[in-house]
Amino acid sequence: MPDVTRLPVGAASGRIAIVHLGLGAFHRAHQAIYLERYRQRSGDAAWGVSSANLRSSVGLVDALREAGHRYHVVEYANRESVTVREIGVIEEALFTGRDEHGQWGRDREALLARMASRETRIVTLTVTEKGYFLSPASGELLADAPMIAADIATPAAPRTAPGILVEALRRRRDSGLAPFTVLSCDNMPDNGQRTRTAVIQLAERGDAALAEWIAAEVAFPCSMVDRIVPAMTDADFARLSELGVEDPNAVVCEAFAQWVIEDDFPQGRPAWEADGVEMVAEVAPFETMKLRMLNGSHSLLAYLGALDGIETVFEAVSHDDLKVLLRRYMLEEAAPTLTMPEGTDLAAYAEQLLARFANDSLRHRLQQIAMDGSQKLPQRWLQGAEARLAEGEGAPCIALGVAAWIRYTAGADLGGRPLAVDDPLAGRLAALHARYGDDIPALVAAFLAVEAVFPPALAVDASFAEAVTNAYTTLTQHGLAGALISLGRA
Ligand code: NAI
Ligand code: CS2
Repeated sequence: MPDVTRLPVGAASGRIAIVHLGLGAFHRAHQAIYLERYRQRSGDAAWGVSSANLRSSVGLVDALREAGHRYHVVEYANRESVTVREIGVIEEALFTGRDEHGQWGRDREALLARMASRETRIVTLTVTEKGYFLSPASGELLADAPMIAADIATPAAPRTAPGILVEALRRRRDSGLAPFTVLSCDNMPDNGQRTRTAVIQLAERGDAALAEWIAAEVAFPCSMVDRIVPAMTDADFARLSELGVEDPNAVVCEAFAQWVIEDDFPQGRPAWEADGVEMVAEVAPFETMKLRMLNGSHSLLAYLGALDGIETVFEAVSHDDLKVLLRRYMLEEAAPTLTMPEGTDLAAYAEQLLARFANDSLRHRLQQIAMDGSQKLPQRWLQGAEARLAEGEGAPCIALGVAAWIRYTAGADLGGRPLAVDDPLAGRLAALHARYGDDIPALVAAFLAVEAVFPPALAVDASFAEAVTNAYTTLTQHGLAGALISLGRA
């Protein structure tokens, strides 16, 4: 039986000043933890959260309501050391997605009213990279996406995160209220500015004056967020039962957490620095370091491991040759592209990441990380590869990763077992396999030509295309072991 520390919930309830879009596992195990710590330490009950799920099942929202919006976060430092926290800072749960009858927006008006109320001062988001409806390569709004087109047509009944933000800000402007601060907590580079782009470019489609007001008045600070929070599995719930935690809304995560935020909150914020939040003038170096070193390594494990029939991060990083690959990728291809504050030890950071990945008390499925690759790879690998090539350097680890991602999108592993390709571009990528599947150079060229994912500089770089083609060929002919041996010679 592990050593269990139990931390009860703090104040019974408080006032709502934060609205969250994207009620999911990460929000419950990261932002909510910091706010619970703040509330318990300071006694200030003013920064409660109304949390909304815009898309996925209404089940979590209704289950949270039934539990009085309380749930548990179970932090595993390792198998022997566990902290069980009860969280009470979420005061309201709302659902605006499509219900089982195909109806959208059950609680949309409640959400918009909450966002338009004077008490709301911050809106945070974890809606996944695809929830912003931005081109992963260009960062521009995907105005032709059906959901965005619908929000342009009916702005008062929005379904997307950008649409909800625009409508709520319109209502605040029209009632003479100052706006709220918009804080993205998604894994995107420059996430605050990308959120700003989505909101302003959407507003411009219907109300230029509103777009100008947003551009002039609304703060969109960037933040770097970090905590490994795997999607719950039945095995996780069974494990929690053994700890006496019977909670359908519980989440499991590692002990490590980090939140680095640009300090730009005109309407105020919690004084959460004492609870571990790092307030800085500029987040970009921390964001880029984490996205390329942690998330870039995660995606290498996800595609290479899944192709070899491996299921979890822990199992993948237990393969010495994959651990060697990660070290090489982090130190030879990611670290040289980073500009960090004086004294930052990237080699030590790399070892810390490998230790976190090796946490055998988490079942972090590679399939979850492999999801939405078209939305993730630009910031995790491709921008770094572009920087390396611009310096006249190679990026063989990234080329192998791209080859593995291309092969993954075929929908089967190297043994022919089916793989779930959960990606906004899944249909388009499957069509490329159907058309070019046996002609590897043509298949790779077709993937590199997908402008929504690959920057033009990579698409036209013959050496990169050749490296990806060779890696793809070796993967399919000699498997993961062969590809890693071949890489070792590169
Ligand atoms: P989750 O699956 O538990 O929750 C995802 C949330 O996003 C749900 O509320 C879902 O309804 C919403 N969503 C999905 N597609 C959407 C769309 N098109 N429009 C609006 N909402 C949409 O996933 P989780 O673990 O909460 O992760 C969410 C995001 O948090 C990630 O994509 C990432 O950006 C960030 N994050 C996650 C970490 C983790 O380890 N889970 C760690 C660091 C960041
Ligand atoms: C993971 C991230 O699912 C994924 O893509 O790489 O959610 C990862 O767990 C977090 O960024 C860690 O902070």
